[in-house]
Amino acid sequence: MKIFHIFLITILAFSVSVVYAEEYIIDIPFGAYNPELNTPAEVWYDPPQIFVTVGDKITWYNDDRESHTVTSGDGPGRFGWMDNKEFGTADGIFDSGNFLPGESWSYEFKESGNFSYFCIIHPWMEGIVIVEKEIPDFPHDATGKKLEFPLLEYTPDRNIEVNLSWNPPVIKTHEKVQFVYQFYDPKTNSNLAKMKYDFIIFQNGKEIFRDEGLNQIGGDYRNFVFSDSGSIIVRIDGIHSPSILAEEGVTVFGEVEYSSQRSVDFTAAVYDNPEKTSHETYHIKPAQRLTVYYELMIFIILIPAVMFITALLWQKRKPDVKPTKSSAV
Ligand SMILES: [Cu+2]
Repeated sequence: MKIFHIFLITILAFSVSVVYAEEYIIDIPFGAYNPELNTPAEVWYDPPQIFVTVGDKITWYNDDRESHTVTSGDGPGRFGWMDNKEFGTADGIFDSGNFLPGESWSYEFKESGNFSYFCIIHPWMEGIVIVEKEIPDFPHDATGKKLEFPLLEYTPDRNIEVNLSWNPPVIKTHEKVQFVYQFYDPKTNSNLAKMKYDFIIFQNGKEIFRDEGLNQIGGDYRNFVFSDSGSIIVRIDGIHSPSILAEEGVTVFGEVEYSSQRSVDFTAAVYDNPEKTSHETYHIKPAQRLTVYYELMIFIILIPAVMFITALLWQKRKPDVKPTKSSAV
């Protein structure tokens, strides 16, 4: 029994200490060939920005109708291409070469750094892979700069100071994060209560959370669980206090008009949680892999429709023939 226990503990300790490299999937959605950006995900590489750690592998899937490349270097961007017909500059770190619709290409990141990439055929397609040595144990902003809590920001009119911190300090997917914030009057350094505001989170350029708030003395908080990694912006927007603004005399028809300029932004990064996801591949936008090309839809609908109509006409014709035959007999 004792030996069995030691054996079990050893196995457990070993399995905990083994860290698997992760594999991530970036989808090239249907419509990526079009510079007008009409993909369902509204990006050309989905997600366009990804945080991984050294040793992780990324597989790009081509779910589009045309060939694409994943070429490291600086792409010209959508407007660089549309306005000036610029092509990007490859830096030679990695290059998939052309891969066809339905095909994929993988690359393992063995060094840390920021790797931007683009498509040689469609230079407006751009993405970036941010490779960290490991998930850091300190909070940092979207550019990687270390943060000290609480973070302080003033509204552009300098009338309100907002302080923000979050817990746990390193944000990972599938794990609850609590954002705690307070409002201060910078002139008196006193805590401001009963402030109205919108709490908004943007990730990879998209708004993913919005909630109205009214804070009490001591501040307020919001909980959020991220499902995707990538940089985020936490915006506390339209901060206003009916009482302060009433003193300033901006009451209009009994309603308090407030400045939507009273907004503060904080940035941060969200990491893929190695404990909450299997080391098998996970699809970030699985539904898109079911995209059916409309050419195929024409065949699926048109051919059976033509066959059905032909069959109908044939059936209709037949009874006309039979009575004449039987009357002749
Ligand atoms: Cu392309």
